[in-house]
Amino acid sequence: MNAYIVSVLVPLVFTLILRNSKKEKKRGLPVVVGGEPGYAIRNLRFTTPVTTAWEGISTLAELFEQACKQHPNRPLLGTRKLISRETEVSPDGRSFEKLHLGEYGWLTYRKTFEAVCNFASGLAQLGHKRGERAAIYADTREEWFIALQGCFRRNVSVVTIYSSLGEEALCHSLNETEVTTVICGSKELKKLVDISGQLDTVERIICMDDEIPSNLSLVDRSRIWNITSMAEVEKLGRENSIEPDLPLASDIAVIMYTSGSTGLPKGVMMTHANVLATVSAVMTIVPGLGNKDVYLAYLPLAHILELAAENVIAAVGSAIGYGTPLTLTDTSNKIKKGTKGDATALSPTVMTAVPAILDRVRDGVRKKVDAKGGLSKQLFDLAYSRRLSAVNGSWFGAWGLEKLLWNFLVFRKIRAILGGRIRFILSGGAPLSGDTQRFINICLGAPIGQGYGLTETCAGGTFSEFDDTTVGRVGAPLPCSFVKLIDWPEGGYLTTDSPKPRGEIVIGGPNVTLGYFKNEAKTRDVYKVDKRGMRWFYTGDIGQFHADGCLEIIDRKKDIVKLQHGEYVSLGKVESALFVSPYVENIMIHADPFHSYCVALVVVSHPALEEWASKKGISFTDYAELCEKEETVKEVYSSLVKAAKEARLEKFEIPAKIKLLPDPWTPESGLVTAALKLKRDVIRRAFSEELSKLYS
Ligand SMILES: *[C@@H]1O[C@H](CO)[C@@H](O)[C@H](O)[C@H]1NC(C)=O
Ligand SMILES: *[C@@H]1O[C@H](CO)[C@@H](O)[C@H](O)[C@H]1NC(C)=O
Ligand SMILES: *[C@@H]1O[C@H](CO)[C@@H](O)[C@H](O)[C@H]1NC(C)=O
Ligand SMILES: *[C@@H]1O[C@H](CO)[C@@H](O)[C@H](O)[C@H]1NC(C)=O
Ligand SMILES: *[C@@H]1O[C@H](CO)[C@@H](O)[C@H](O)[C@H]1NC(C)=O
Ligand SMILES: CC(=O)N[C@H]1CO[C@H](CO)[C@@H](O)[C@@H]1O
Repeated sequence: MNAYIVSVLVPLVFTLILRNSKKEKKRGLPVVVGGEPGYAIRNLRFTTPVTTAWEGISTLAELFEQACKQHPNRPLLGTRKLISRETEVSPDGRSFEKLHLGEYGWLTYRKTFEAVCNFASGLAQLGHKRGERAAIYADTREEWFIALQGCFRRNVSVVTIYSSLGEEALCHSLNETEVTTVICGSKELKKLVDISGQLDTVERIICMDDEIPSNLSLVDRSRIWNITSMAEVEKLGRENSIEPDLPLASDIAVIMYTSGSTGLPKGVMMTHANVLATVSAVMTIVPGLGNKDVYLAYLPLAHILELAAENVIAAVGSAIGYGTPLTLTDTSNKIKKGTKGDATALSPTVMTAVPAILDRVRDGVRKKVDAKGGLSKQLFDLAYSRRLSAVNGSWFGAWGLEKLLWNFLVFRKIRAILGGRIRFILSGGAPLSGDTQRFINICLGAPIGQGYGLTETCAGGTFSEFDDTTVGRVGAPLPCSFVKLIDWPEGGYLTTDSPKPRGEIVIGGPNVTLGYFKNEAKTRDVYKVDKRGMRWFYTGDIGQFHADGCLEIIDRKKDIVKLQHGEYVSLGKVESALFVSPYVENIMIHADPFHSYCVALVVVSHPALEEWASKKGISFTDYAELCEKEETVKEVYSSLVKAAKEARLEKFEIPAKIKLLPDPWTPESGLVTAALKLKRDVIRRAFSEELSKLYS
């Protein structure tokens, strides 16, 4: 076991040498913000918030044009060719669509710029007038980016809508913004046709797919929409090219409809300056981002994280390859057996991810390792624990010989899942669990930069820098943000708390958006302008600052509920503690002031439950039946109690009764947001009967 000696002794010696020189690096500093209350922190390296990282550039349209001039011959947008669509039938008779996809085909910066200019001219030729808004309603794809940039060149504000948004919300967003042109895919076109009677302002549709289903354009004769394919629009623009109508920094670039967790979605108005501030800040944070990088794009572009990321990538000469969550890896659901997933076809160097996807990667790897068992599992466990203590201890261990060894023996194969070249992962949308962060750090060998921000702050907020190896924190303020905490006495969080100041998180700076579209009351509630004219957004999240200036999210105002006898239950905290139980696929805690105890709705994990049932010799025909059995409930409940005890939850925080649910909560069902956050109100309504039974 020579390798073992090398791997243990060498780093040990160096760790001892380096231990003394290791000290906590400062990343943020307290700052006085004009006599306003609260405890504010700024980024260590920038005294005033950054507005642009590029000299003389003040809008996204200018930024993109500059990049196209600097890198005309480099590839920018890549899409895989569809070779065939096939149907596979599983042993139990269900059929699945599988895709056979080819290599990436690329558009250079020059070609993309031509397409963008042509689209912009074509849009005007179609009759889209100045001051009218356009909506993009589609999955993430090459045409989305071209349409976005095309609209920017005509100073057209773009309304973005998640393709998974429900009918009512879709109607609301298009109507509220009085959109005249909708740019969509053929899949979304079908949904639009269904509600065409309610879309009073829409005059024309641009379909990203060349083949427009022939019966669609004829459908609603009372509203004769002009349905044009994107290719035709570009052709029209090529033949009748007109001068651009460029926006100013203060013009609205995007009105982003967020799939909020309550009520109808709200449109957040973002100026070019807002988005540019975030894009500039991200630039300063991803190490060495440049024209050698390849970015895998698959998250919804209607999410500010993805929108900002793609604009950064397209500003520095890197390439963007498009994929989808269902075709990401060789073993993804929609990939034909034996063919390549998006990541292996592209070999990206940079990716963005939401925690739910990283959790899935982690579980997938763990499952595979466990299934193999024997020597390879032992080797993996050894490698993992060695790397874990190295990452935790000193940076020498992280970069030393030992790392090469383990990479070669163990992690190389895991890295191949994502193409083998990943050097940076940007995670956002929700807090990432420390366990997953470590796992991905180690197995992929890539640092994860974790961001915290909201659509309302244009994703600006905080960002954990790539060399920060701690977990569970979201980093120091972005160069474009001030972040402060203010007292929330009702919840028991004060900025004078020791050892760490705690309170509601408030974000200020050039990244803070203008507010909600046509919703001044709501805007006034959560946006405030201080005496010096700086805008601040009240997030409703509760955080604490560490001594090095990094923020940790510890709670959410709305999710803290007072029980009948006055104890406060933090729903999010309890949920994340109970998530640890293997039987939990998803969970929602319910508490209210009318009862003295809380209850839980538990979406069960099918594999874990099946394993338990087969061990116990319990037979069942479907999961719904299994969830009803008393012994199942007992088993899951005791597992929850165990998790609760491990997390040292108070007695009143442990749900007194639970209901098991067999069906997963998905964005399509409307029970969770696209970022997979619980929509508590919707879930409460959907399961009101179950909940009231739990209290009877
Ligand atoms: C861009 O469009 C907005 C909204 O129609 C308008 O108020 C603004 O003046 C336009 N900007 C320029 C530079 O024309
Ligand atoms: C559309 O919006 C207008 C005002 O902008 C409102 O009067 C009308 O009721 C809305 N229609 C629908 C179907 O929501
Ligand atoms: C269009 O035709 C397809 C099949 O040819 C059919 O499934 C679909 O329902 C039709 N759509 C409408 C709106 O009639
Ligand atoms: C549809 O577009 C054509 C030109 O492409 C135009 O002549 C026609 O008037 C448009 N129809 C409507 C209803 O806007
Ligand atoms: C990592 O280090 C911290 C303190 O530096 C320690 O509390 C923790 O137990 C360590 N974790 C592992 C897995 O070594
Ligand atoms: C639109 C906006 O929020 N503008 C503010 C950006 O931040 C600067 C200070 O850094 C303020 O002066 C602006 O009013």
